[in-house]
Amino acid sequence: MRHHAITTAVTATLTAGALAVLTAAPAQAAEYSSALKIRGVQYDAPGRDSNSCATGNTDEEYLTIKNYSSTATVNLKGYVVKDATGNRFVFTVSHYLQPGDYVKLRGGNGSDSDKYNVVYRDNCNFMWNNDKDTIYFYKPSGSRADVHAYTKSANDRDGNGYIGFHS
Ligand SMILES: [Ca+2]
Ligand SMILES: [Ca+2]
Repeated sequence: MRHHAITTAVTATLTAGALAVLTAAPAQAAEYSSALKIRGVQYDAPGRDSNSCATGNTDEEYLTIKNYSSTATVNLKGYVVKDATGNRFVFTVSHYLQPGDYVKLRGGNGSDSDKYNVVYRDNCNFMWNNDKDTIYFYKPSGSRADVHAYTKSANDRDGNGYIGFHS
């Protein structure tokens, strides 16, 4: 009993944010059956934003997609990402995510690399708004794999431009 009481006290010291994540995760998992989910988004690229392909920082804006399956390898080819206003990106090339593997979908231009876990949108405009947006993620079949709406004020408590959705 004494040990149980100590455990309860430690649990109570967890931040409200951590508890919110713990309680929110099962609801998400129940909503969509998908190995691939949105781990998080750097919706506000660090520093002053510029969409110049040559000198801008669009490549510092990224979405992280992770394979949460413990057994299945998934090909990203055919998966679609879309924002609230209808901007979209389609993964047109095969890129395999092993269990636990992830990819960062970055703005701007660069060399896609399985080894370095990166795919570029080949577009120097920013996709994820700095104030608020919605991230839609679709399977090749068209069914929804994941979706997350965010606002800077409600979801980015430390204000670093990054929001995590799934751990
Ligand atoms: Ca910025
Ligand atoms: Ca947007």
